[in-house]
Amino acid sequence: MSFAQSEANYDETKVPKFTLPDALVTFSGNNISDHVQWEADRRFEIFQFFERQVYGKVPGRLDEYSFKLIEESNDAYGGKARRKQVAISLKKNKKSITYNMLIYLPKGNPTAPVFLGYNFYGNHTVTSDPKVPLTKAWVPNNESFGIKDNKATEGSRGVRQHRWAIEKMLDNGFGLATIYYGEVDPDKNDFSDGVHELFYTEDQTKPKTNEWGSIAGWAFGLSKAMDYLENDGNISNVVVFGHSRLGKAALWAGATDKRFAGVISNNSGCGGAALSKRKFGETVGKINTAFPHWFADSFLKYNDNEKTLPVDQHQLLALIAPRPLYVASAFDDRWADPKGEFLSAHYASMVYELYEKEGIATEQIPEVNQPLQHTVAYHVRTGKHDVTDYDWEQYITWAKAFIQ
Ligand code: GTR
Repeated sequence: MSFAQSEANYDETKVPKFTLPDALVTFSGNNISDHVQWEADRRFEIFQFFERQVYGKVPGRLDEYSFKLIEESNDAYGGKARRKQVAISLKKNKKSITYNMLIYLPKGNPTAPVFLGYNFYGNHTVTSDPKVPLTKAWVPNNESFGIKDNKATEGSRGVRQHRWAIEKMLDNGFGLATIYYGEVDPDKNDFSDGVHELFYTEDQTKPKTNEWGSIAGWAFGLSKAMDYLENDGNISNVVVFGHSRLGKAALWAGATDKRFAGVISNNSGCGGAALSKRKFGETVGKINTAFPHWFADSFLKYNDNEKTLPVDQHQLLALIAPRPLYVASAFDDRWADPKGEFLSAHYASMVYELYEKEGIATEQIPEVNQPLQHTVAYHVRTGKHDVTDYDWEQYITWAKAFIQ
């Protein structure tokens, strides 16, 4: 546990008293009573706030982007799956970046829904499949994976398989599309590389105050991947998934891009699903200090000043309505504030109700390992900050019921 984690507040009685901004009352005080009004008068102002004051705006459009099928096989996972590896290139101002998407599809049906999610250490870490090349991008050093000098090694092949229940997905008719997030924007506090750099005007070295941080950069990368996936004749629907910082990116991707048929936030915590105003575990000040590059600089003014935030994260979740949304926590992951994640799903549900979609009606967090699954779903499982088979089993059951 880091110093910031050990000295955080984990005492429910010390959660400050706060008033949660109402998803159904506009900034100027008007009540919203149906989904037409929500979309016309409220959704956009909330969206704009998150876009300018939290994650930051994408500063323009690409000049060009393209996809290249690099490799394909009909014989992955012992013949159960087909594999595709697609290089996605983004171009702007005569500069470009390329990132790789690994796709496995079940062979039973001509089309299948897929989960799209970033991985933390390279596509080769999610599977032992030798046909997946090592990432050439910067990776964080990790002694237990044998990664030093920020370069992926053979030794890290398959080290994250336990976080991706690929065979379970395939056996249940789902595919997986995954990308190493560091190929879109390396996760370090410097903006000299990755997707941001493409958009700089001469002499610019970092995004402007209300422009995108890394989370918005990663979300943008997911949207561009969606441009490929929606045109792949073997894919019916895409549910965007992410764990932790990548869960924050998945939520923002779901909010910014309505083509995602559903969104899964796995232990996304502060700046993801958790309510900021509770200041339980990780706080806005702590996250902006440890990871100054994740959010727009305009978000810094809420460091230790959450009470002045005119929004909270349940409104980020509400931006995804009426599409299916799954928020999941882990009991021992107090840094991510399971209760704050639960309440956020509960308070977002009033927007789902405008569309006559069932959300999380109860204010009482369920017992561990007792999922509540409606269009909005929630579970808190036993264990720590991680993605487990248990999590995937719930996501698969829920996606079968709610993703068309
Ligand atoms: C932590 C960070 C969390 C979460 C986590 C992760 O250090 O404080 O917000 O994003 O990293 O991504 O695993």
